[in-house]
Amino acid sequence: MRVEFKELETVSDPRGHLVSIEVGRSIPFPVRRVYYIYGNKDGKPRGYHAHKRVKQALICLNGRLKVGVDDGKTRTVYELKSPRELLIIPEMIWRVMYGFSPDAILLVLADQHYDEADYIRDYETFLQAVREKTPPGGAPR
Ligand code: T46
Repeated sequence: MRVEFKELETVSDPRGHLVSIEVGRSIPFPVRRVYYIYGNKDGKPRGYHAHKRVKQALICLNGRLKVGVDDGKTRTVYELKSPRELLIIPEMIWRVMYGFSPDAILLVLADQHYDEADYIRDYETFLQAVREKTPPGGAPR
């Protein structure tokens, strides 16, 4: 599974918009945990970690923010600025969320319950773990 940024199907009519997220269709993993982040008034960055196993899907329900993702080789920045956008982050991706607008609400759907032992919060440890999974001259298995 790779980082994936996609537009969610939206049903619009004069009453507004409806976005439906279906496990197995829009999200390629079961959802066991839902949390949301809001009230980032001073734009302080969050994240700075990777997950050993947890996969997540991020949706900015209101406002906007940026998400930098890093697989140990390549860094990419996505701007989440619409509740129609979905960012899927698989395991072993370093992420940083920043540039929060004061009204940003970030919804996160995760495939596992919260477990601090799943976090890699040190970047050098993350790079080392990526190297251990990468065969010489090849992509991570
Ligand atoms: C991620 C990004 C997108 C809990 O008690 N339960 C939870 O489900 C979560 C996610 C966190 N916590 C506690 C752990 C910390 O004491 O809440 C506190 C703040 O967590 P953290 O500093 O990890 O938050 P962020 O915004 O840096 O990262 C979060 C998620 O932790 C992480 O999995 O990918 O959002």
